[in-house]
Amino acid sequence: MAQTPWWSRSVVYQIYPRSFADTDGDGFGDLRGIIDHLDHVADLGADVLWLSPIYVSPQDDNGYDIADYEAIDPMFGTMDDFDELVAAVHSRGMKLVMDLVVNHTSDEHAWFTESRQPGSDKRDWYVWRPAREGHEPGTPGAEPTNWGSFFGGSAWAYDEASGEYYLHLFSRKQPDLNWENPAVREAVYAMMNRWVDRGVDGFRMDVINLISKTYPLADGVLTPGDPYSFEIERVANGPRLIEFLEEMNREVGITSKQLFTVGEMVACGLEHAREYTSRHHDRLGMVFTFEHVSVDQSGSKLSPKKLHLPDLKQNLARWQEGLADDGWNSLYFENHDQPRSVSRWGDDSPEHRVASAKALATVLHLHQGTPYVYQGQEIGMTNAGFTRIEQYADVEARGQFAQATAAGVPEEAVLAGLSAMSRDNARTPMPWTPEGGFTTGTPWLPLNANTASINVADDVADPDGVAAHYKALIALRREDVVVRDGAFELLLPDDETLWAFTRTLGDQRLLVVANMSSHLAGVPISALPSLEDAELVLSSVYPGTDLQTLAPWEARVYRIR
Ligand code: ISL
Repeated sequence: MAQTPWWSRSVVYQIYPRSFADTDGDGFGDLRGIIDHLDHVADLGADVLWLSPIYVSPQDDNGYDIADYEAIDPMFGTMDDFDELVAAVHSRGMKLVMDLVVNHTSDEHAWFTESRQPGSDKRDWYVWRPAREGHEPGTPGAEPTNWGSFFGGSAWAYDEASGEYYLHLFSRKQPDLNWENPAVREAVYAMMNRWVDRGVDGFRMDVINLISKTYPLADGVLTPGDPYSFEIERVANGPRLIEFLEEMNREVGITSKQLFTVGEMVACGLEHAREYTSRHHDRLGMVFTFEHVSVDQSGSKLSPKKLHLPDLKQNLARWQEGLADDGWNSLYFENHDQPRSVSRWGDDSPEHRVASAKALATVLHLHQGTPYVYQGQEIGMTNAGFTRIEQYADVEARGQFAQATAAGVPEEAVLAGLSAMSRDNARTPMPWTPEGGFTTGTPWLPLNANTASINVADDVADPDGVAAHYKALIALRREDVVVRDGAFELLLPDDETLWAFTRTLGDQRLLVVANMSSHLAGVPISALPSLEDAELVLSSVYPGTDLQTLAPWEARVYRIR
């Protein structure tokens, strides 16, 4: 692999197509809407566009349940629209990355329809198992193992016609493919190659470390109170994962064609990440870990706890150091599965929203790696503010609500958890104008109630807006080799308010200091490198002169000697 692959210099912008821009008035975003707004992305300076799935799908999990990998879902447009999008992206000097969801398909995929027939050639393309010994098939407790699914309920669905169960780690409409079967792998690589031939520049690989499971599949330990076991090690990072990743790399020409790859990986620690993204092997470009987005959770996603800043910055620092000499980091705070970072770790009150969005952007973009901007993050969008279960569209939110309330957790507690952490927080449509500007019809999910004050038009028109700050950060990364390649050192690791670090390359050095709180913060200057002859490169609030005190959410980047 080349020493500095092109994507190590990139900034990625993620589009969640159904919530981006609707041009036909059906309330769902579409490909033409993306084409119409490409300049917004180009203006920010991002050079890679990642699209969440746009393939034919029953939309049980908003397209992460794919019924045909080779066709565009009519709700998003046509293959001609897609070809036009590829051309429009490339003509702006940008690259297009597609979502690749191959741990599972939809239960409406032709492969699964065939697999349902016992004795069919494709029976073994999915993970079928008989009922637990001594149990009547289809009765409670007869599931082949005691595993729970990510979305609540058992990970097994009973198929009456064949008298067996199929595995679905996500919804029952997302049966897991059996990657042990070479025919499955061949079919996936052939499909990927067809997209590459069509012009796509790479893939974001959905839960890709779940494709190799540990066999035989066996019961996990049950935690008291939980009806199902959730021992992720049984299904993640399995013994054949590296073999499969290398085979895919070879068969699709990922390294030789310099394709962009990022593997989304639940339960992926630093050691795994080093192995999967090592520059000495042809596997993946980078991974999305979940470690840093779990630091504010106590056990389950529905029981968030207040962020203890050292946990977050120390986690990122550990990955910076861990992947400094081999592998590569992805840098993300948001995506379509995470709440809005300004509501989660910033302060989304009118007084502090803009400054805190900028502070979060500054610290993230000054780390080493490839930064990701999720649609709406660049204008400091906030959480959805839902208070009733009926407001949620997400299969995960509904499933978790059903499971938790059935287990006796009070509804208010579940709703509080969802309102902080649910995925729908980041899925409300893009507010393009104070009036909305997303659709002429009824949006599939309501726009945020604060659209009149938080929208693209107003923010980008404001030289002090959030987008202007993202633009400056992205430009700094383009111009400054230290941002891209400098060694990282975390300062004041235990400070609960300040986030401070240096980036050093030869005799060039940057110092980043941010006040991650809504109050004034004193800075222990003597614990930081000297600011003599320092030049202020970028600041998020106002160009303050000394560094004794930082305003709420003030972030500064200095070039120091
Ligand atoms: O964050 C999560 C843990 O509860 C889940 O929301 C999420 O499903 C998991 O992180 C894996 O995500 C990916 O695969 C899912 C899909 O629903 C997500 O949107 C996708 O990003 C299944 O394809």
